[in-house]
Amino acid sequence: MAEPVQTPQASFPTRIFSGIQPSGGLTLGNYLGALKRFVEKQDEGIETIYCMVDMHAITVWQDPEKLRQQTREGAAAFIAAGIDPARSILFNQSQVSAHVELGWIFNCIARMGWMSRMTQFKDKAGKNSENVSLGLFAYPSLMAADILAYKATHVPVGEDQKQHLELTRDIAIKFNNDYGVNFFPVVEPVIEGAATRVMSLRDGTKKMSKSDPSDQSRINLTDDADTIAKKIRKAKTDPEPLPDTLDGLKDRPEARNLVNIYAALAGHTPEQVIRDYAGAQFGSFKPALADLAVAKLEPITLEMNRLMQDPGEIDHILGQGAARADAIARPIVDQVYDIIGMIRSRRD
Ligand code: AQP
Repeated sequence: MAEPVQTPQASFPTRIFSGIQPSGGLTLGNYLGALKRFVEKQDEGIETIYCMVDMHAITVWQDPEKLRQQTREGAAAFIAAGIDPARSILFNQSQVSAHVELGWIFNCIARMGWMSRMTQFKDKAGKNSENVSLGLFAYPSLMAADILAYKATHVPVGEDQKQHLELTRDIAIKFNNDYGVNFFPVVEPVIEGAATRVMSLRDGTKKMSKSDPSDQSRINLTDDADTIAKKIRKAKTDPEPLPDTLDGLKDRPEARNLVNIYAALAGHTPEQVIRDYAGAQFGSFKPALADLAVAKLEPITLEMNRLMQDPGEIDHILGQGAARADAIARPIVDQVYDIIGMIRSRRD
């Protein structure tokens, strides 16, 4: 095996990659933890590549027609939230085969011990780990491939993806060391903002998730104003009023969650929200939060609905994005084949 090499990060230009699974309708958690941040990065003028990761979605069985619908709906959400397909590359993963090709190579780089420590796999597999798909176990090495097929340097994600990004870093370092190259960047997670982990509305210790069996646990980007207001009104809280410092929310996960959501939607810090609502009962805070959520989400929902009237146009945008993504990823993956010693003699 070749000598370890140091990867000088300065040699990799800044490039952002991130993705969302079309494994259900997108939630407020996906919006605040990911989508909203994707738009901010695009608007900072950084090169941004965003993906509906449909190959990840099938690690859990998906109804084919629903999967197509959810992929289009996700893409519509990206555009409605402010992703401009001319400025960002927007596509679905399965249209760019470089992802799965590099994913297999990374399956041969990642170690079983590393993969076995992934808490998301443990959470999702639960007591059923003998019966879940092999793909669910290998999910994080495909995620590393998604990112490194573009030599992306920065990945905006919610807090729950931090461990997968650490694994991506380990895979990049091991690949570089094993082959004595300085080929892959060691990515930086970008986990910022007041709502890096939006929690379930029914249980403040559990992440808000699109695949949670309870629809009451989450706000969907397709929910109308009434539904949003009702879900917030019914959100689990405690009988105490809001405290006057953030410290006072330490053992109150549901209250803390609503404060974080308010802060992220308003573009404030949680400290500012606590200053404004110190001593308020949930009877007044919840309606204020509901009004804010509706004001921020309704325009996105309406635009999503409009875009969904023309699924052919969404497919066209995804196809164009895939061609642009492929033009970046193909030469990178071809170089990987050379590095690892695969003969590449086919000429079509
Ligand atoms: N609750 C959340 N708070 C903040 N960020 C979140 N993200 C997801 N849930 C929250 C972020 O959204 C991006 C896309 O996530 P994903 O769809 O690829 O997978 P996930 O993290 O597993 O999301 P879900 O909703 O929980 O999906 P299912 O239920 O299918 O597993 C990521 O950046 C994630 O951090």
